[in-house]
Amino acid sequence: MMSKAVEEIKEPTVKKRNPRRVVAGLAGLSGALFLASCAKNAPQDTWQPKGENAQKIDDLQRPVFAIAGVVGLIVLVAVAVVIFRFKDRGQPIPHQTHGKPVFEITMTVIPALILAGVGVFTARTVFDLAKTDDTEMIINVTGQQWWWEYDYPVQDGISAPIISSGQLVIPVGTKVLLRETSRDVIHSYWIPALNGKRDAVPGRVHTLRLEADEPGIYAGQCTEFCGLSHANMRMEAVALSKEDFAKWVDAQLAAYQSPTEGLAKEGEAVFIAQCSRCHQVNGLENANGDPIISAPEENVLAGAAPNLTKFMSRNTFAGATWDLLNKTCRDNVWNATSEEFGAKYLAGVSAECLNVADLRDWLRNAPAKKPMYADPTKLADTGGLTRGMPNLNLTEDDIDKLMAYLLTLK
Ligand code: HEC
Ligand SMILES: [Cu+2]
Repeated sequence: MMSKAVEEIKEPTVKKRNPRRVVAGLAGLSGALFLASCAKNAPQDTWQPKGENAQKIDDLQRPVFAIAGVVGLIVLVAVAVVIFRFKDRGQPIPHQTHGKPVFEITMTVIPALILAGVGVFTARTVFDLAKTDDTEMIINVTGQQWWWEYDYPVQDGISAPIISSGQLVIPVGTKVLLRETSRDVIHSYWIPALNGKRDAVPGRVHTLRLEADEPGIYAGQCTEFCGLSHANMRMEAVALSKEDFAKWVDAQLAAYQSPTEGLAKEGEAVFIAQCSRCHQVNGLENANGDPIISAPEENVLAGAAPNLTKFMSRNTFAGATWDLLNKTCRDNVWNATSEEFGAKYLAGVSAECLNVADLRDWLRNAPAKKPMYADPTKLADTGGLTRGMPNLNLTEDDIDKLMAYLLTLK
């Protein structure tokens, strides 16, 4: 045994690598990383905090990143020196020694001190971010495959519950408490500009405090792998000035206006027949004047579907993955100054601004747009309940009517 091992040491069969190539590769990699970090229009940049909580995280991560960078550089240089200087050129094995107490203790104490220092500041920030006693508003956030539902319970300034999806609307300068949970698998809520991540776990409520300094839209995405369309589970936080937020609340609670005639009226009938078993539209009534109450729990695996009462007041759909606004109108809202933003957002989606193509595609065949099943023949495994929105095989005629009707929901 012993002699065999020694032989292996003496006759290494390691392939020789060209050191120039290794250096070039490393340089290329760090160059790419550097360029990526300079990207200007990166709405999910973790280095551009736009709220108090995100600022706290940033204040911590910058020094930690710098320290880790210096340590990483030292290690990298040391390894490079060892690789190139002491590489095997057939020289005899050097004299073996062990036990250098001063050196060993120093090399243990220095990292321990660095870690202890970082640890103290990290723990302080973690506890600070977890504080909930100073929050001024509560929003319940529920994740499901593959979209987020927001429900605003009755509280100061909100006289009746509001249910929405995709875009979280909050007032600026307000510490908002998100109470997160999930209806199926574990998801994770993350708006990088406003706060860190928090997992949404079935059967549990996790809290996350959020605050935005300036009006605007802040993009985020689910950051816990949650199945086939995980990549299509996005979200946006929309911050409005306090006055604009009050207007938004009023608009959300405004009574339902049933279309009186035309294509939209026909669309309402199609909606009642095809969609209302899953989607709630508050105020919608049947021919007898009775309220129509959706029953997503009998149709959808997660037990919920987006509330569409004020669908056109948001400007994205299906897990904030597609815009409800066409490119021109979208840019107009996204690039608005803080002063103009509120009015532009509150205008909602008009017929001229509607992103017709994507919404029609969705109604035509939702699972073709957003994958819901790895194997669509396995629907039976879910007891006939659909995961996400099914393909309803609608006619183009019905889609025309539905498009007209959906435009009235704001
Ligand atoms: C079997 C239940 C079911 C039926 C029936 C159904 N949907 Fe859906 N729908 C869903 C689910 C679940 C989602 C969320 C899917 C996602 O975002 O991944 C959804 C999403 C949507 C959205 C995006 C909403 C948002 O806020 O993101 C629209 C619009 C929509 N459906 C319209 C319709 C219309 C119109 C009909 C009738 C023609 C209909 N749906 C029928 C379950 C259903
Ligand atoms: Cu998710």
